[in-house]
Amino acid sequence: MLRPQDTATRETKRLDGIWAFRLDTDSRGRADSWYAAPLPDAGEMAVPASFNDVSADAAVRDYVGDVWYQRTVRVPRGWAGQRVVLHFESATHRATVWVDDHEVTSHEGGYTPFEADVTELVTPGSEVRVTACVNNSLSFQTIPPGVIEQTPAGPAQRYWHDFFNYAGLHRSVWLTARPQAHLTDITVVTDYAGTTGSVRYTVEADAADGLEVRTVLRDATGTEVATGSGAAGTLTVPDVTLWQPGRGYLYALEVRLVRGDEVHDSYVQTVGIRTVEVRGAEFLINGEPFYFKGFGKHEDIPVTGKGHDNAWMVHDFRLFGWIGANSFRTSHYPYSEDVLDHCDRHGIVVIDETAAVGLNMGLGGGIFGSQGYTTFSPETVNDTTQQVHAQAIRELVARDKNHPCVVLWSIANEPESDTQGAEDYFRPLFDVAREADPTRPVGFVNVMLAPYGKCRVSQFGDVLMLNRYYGWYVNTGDLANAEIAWRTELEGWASENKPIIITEYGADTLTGLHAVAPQPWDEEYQIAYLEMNHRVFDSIPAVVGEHVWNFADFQTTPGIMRVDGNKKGVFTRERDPKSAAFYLRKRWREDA
Ligand code: BDP
Repeated sequence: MLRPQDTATRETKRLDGIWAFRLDTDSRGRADSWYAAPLPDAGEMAVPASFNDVSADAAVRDYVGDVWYQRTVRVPRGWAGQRVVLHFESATHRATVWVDDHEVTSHEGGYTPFEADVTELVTPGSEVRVTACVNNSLSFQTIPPGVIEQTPAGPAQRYWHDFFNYAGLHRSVWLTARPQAHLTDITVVTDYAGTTGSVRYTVEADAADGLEVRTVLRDATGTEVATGSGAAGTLTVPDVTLWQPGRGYLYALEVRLVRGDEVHDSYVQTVGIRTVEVRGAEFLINGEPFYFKGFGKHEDIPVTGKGHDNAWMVHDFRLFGWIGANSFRTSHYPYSEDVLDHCDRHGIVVIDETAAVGLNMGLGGGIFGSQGYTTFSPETVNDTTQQVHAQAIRELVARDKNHPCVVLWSIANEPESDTQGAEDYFRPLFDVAREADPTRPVGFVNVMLAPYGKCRVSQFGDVLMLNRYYGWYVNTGDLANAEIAWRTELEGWASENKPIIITEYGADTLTGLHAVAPQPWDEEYQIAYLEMNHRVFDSIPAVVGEHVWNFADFQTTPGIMRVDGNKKGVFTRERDPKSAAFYLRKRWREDA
């Protein structure tokens, strides 16, 4: 699937703005055909946004079930003769969509795009009604998983990941026009030798009999550097400028479907020429050892929740520049495509993660403790879940494969990984990821409950990604013993001769809380905790990266260990720096 784009042959219309919106508390919407008329008793909702906090109503914030979105749109009159496509960048966690009275598509999974060709249902120049029924409930057969439990007060949604279950239309919705004969997919793989780069491409198209594929690669100044023809080929780039961390140089590959001089379709795919390789315990970008400095992040902002917002995005990455971070992980789900485009342009390195978080019944909301279920069993996380998870991996790779910023796939965060059930569940999923993308390393994020010597899943990964909270959840407040225990465990992992990225380490910190004798929750403790971790990392060469948990404070489910959310941010939720930000800036920036 190609992201909507305006080109010489394609046009787009964004459907962002105000939609009619309502909850479907009695699950009547489908039976009463709410899609077939103006949505009854509707309020208004902003798109893109999570609906939860926008409404200023606890019943909406905590609502579980179907919600309905609806708006009308006039199909541009110039689109006659084109294929008209309705494209959702995401609907969390699933949606069914109607155009007027016709159901056009359904999609499972809250963070990847889907679309429907609605040509036969629309008339250019006229209005149509677009209705989406979005559902946010989680079960053992969804990614991420959850369960709806029967409680004395009624059904209650439970889930085990440590972030609020924001839902809705989080990203742009588009109506687009493309030609009858059109490109459907483009894949690029890049390499270089000496000063010569190469771009291997494959192109897929629909209704393109008798048409030829032509490609033109242009550099950042728009100068043509290579041309090709055929649905697959390799372009050679003399005097290549590589895409590098911190220097996101991009070429533009224009792919055209032509007959003679007639251009039937055209699409522009950005290309960053770079290589990624794991060699022994090194992580190499363009043959050079790369050290990840940065954060685990969240898509999480006041009011808008997980809705994409360009101002907050640009600001977050300006703060990356300020603090000297070069990378982050899309913990714990695929982020907006605008984020990946931004990272391509700015040379920010990304570990790209699926929404497989919370597959661990030894853990709830980041905190150890049995959740009362067996993780892998026919009744809980089972074969069906595994298929949904496999599909989530395929959709992530299909969406993000051409982004040079993505250097590593993370197929899950902190699943149970010390049991036979875990081994059986994950082995095939690593194969799925490698089949979908043979060019990038694959890993998963290991939890402290499966320490060195106990984990049965890390054997499948190219890289070891570890989340550790020595000095926080264990050895709380005792950094001396935390340091000893942490170094001992890490030395064990280092003996496996794989690169180790510390994908999470962090301490909850209430901004403004200070002490001369550092204690958990104060700003001085956060710094002392980070310093301790850094002493450990710096003594172990196999450690090739440090991602502090978290970039910013974020919302979670309520809990006695959470005060208005998780406070492990180096910045507050409003992005004000805590003292640790100044400490990290000194560590990460050579000029600070
Ligand atoms: C880890 C999780 C992360 C949590 C974090 C924490 O990967 O999502 O927010 O711990 O407890 O378990 O802060």
